[in-house]
Amino acid sequence: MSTDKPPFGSTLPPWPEDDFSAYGPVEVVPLPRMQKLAASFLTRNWLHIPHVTHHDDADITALDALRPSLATRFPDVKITPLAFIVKAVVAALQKHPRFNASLDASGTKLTMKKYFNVGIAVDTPNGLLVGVLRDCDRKSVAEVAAASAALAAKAREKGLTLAEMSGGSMTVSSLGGIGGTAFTPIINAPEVAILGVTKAEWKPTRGANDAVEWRLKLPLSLSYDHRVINGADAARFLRDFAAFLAEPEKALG
Ligand code: CAO
Repeated sequence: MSTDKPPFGSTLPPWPEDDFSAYGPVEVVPLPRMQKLAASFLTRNWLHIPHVTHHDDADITALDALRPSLATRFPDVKITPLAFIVKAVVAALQKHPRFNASLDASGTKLTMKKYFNVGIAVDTPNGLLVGVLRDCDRKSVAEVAAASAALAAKAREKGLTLAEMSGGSMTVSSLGGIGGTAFTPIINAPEVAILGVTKAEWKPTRGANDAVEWRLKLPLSLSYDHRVINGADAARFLRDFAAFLAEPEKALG
């Protein structure tokens, strides 16, 4: 058998350049600098990490019932579900330390992190930025809410420094304020997992004596690096995450 051929899949055909003006009017627009930079990291991560996305949902009926009282209890800060989601990520990371790790470039050594820094994907006019909220295990829900609002505002107004985007344990990408039922987020290397969240919806469920009970369900999409995490680990991680989120009073301490 000949050995001079590259292995199947190791070479790609060239990008299909086309003269689109042959089909109708067009305009060519250069990508902004930040988007080009993000694109190069996203492409690297997508090509190098064997991604699997696990889907589940969390019952946030209790969290929704609690929200009106939060405005009275914490008048200085707007608390969206994101702050509880960050605290639930911390609780799940504490129970599943393999998600709070980074694989080295050789793919042979894991660094286990003992800190709990949660990245937040922020949609800005110049593109996507991920800022990192530090020491979320030592922050209250209200402190997480204030810090994430400040981070998102800074990302949108001035951008973030490299330091503000580094050192994450795991990232949360929330499209919940916009919509969607599920997606496949791309892992923010060198992290090994990213949690995508979409819009909570009221769903009918089977209650006692077959009665229909309406519950508010938050869709979850957890992408993980299959070199480090297995499907059963991901399923357990999201079950524990959902259990924590179902009891929001615990997060408030
Ligand atoms: N389900 C239903 N409603 C939700 C929700 C959810 N999962 N998450 C947030 N909401 C509601 C909020 O409660 C708020 O409602 P009110 O204004 O009525 O109180 C509204 O949606 C707007 O929330 P928000 O988006 O301003 O704030 P947030 O704290 O939820 O999110 C941030 C902050 C920075 C994460 C978000 O603004 C953002 O930029 N998201 C986009 C991230 C992104 O682009 N990810 C894709 C990257 S590709 O991997």
